[in-house]
Amino acid sequence: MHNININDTISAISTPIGTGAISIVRLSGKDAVAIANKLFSKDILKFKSHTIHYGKILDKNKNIIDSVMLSIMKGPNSYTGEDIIEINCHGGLEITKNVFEETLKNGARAAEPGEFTLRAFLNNKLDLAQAEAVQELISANSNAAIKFAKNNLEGLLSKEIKYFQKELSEVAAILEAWVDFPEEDLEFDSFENIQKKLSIIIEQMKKLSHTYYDGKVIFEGKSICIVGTPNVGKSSLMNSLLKKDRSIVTNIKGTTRDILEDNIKIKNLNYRLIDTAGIRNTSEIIEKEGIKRSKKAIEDSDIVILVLDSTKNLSKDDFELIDLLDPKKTIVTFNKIDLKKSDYKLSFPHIIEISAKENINIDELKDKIEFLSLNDINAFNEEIIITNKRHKSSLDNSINYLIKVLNNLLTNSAEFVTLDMRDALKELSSIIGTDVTEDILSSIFNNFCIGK
Ligand SMILES: Nc1nc2c(ncn2[C@@H]2O[C@H](COP(=O)(O)OP(=O)(O)OP(=O)(O)O)[C@@H](O)[C@H]2O)c(=O)[nH]1
Ligand SMILES: [Mg+2]
Repeated sequence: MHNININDTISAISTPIGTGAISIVRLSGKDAVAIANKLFSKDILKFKSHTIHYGKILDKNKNIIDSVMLSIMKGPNSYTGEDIIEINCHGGLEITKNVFEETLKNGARAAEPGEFTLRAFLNNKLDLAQAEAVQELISANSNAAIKFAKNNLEGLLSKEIKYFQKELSEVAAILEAWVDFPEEDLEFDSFENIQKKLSIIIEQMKKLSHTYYDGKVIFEGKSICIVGTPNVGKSSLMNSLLKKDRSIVTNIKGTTRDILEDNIKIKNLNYRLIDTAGIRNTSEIIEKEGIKRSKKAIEDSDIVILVLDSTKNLSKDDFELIDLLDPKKTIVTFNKIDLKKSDYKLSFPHIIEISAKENINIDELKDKIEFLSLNDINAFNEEIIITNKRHKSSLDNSINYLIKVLNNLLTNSAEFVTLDMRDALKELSSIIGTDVTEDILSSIFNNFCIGK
């Protein structure tokens, strides 16, 4: 970021690198139109803004590189706020590269990751929270994630932050007057009102901050590990849930030696599904290490599926494993129900009989997983959630400053209140980007894809 010259005209392949029907090479900057004009078979200078045209991309010897559709969006009414040219070329890897390189040969510079969106931010087309939502929307992998990323992109989070800023600025103004003119004693009534108002805002901010935990689940999903003693059918269940042969299944105890992972979507959420090594007392070194990892997976996972073999009596190993589990986050499955009906009594709240091999009750198991994971997500009914660690920590910092202000007001120590108040406001500003350093901008936009 430090070395980026934002006066350059930039170019990037904005579609994924690979073979497809169409690829888009995008230019943005003051020379975008002039550069494209050198490559295109028609006179772009005559084109109206926001129009699209068929023509050829030519090299300097007038050889045809590709037949394309070219669109022109003049600033400031464009994504970046600058002149933008988009060239829709044929989606072959080489063709796209040739068109892109031709733009470089004619004076464009290859864009850095996220540089188009950075420019949109610098040209006030988006605030920082909205710019970050662009990347969230691109990487959203469930409809719930899309909803919240879209709301943030439309500025709902920014609006909420601005509301906090406005309310707090009013309080800050009164406090500054109070500190500057102490002789004009603040009336007790307004003093009490300030405290009340501050407490209400702090509560609202805390509520918003708390949505982060749900946001994390909605964007990143939950982890589920499948555990059990050897040969109970853990890997078979993994495959049945995934509807593919992911894990090796055999009738030999100790088949799975290490952790195996895959992703699965159930209704509106994504999960990381983890198959583990069967847990038993063993002296075998590799198996022991696998078991150690299984135990760690139990601790780290949001949900645990315990698999028991309903054709057998529960063993000492089963009971030792059961002792490790937290009933609230565990679903007990009695497997191999195609062979025998289970008649065990276990005092776990979530129990289901299944057959991993014959796919019996697997959809019902998915319902249980959904129930267990949605149980503690409150955010689905919200419109705005915090989805981003940076926003969460700025919001929390701001809250902490405000709590200090409140405490100092209660003990009537006025010295620090105005400073803390200013810091609280500064933290809020950093969320929407009115008060951020270049380093923060770099770290945000470096995580973007090239061409966005
Ligand atoms: N009849 C029947 N057999 C099953 C069922 N589920 C698994 N099996 C069989 O049980 C044996 C062990 O299955 P796996 O899925 O490998 O068991 P595991 O728990 O992963 O075993 P380890 O990796 O060794 O700990 C295989 O022969 C499976 O075909 C089921 O629902 N019904
Ligand atoms: Mg296995």
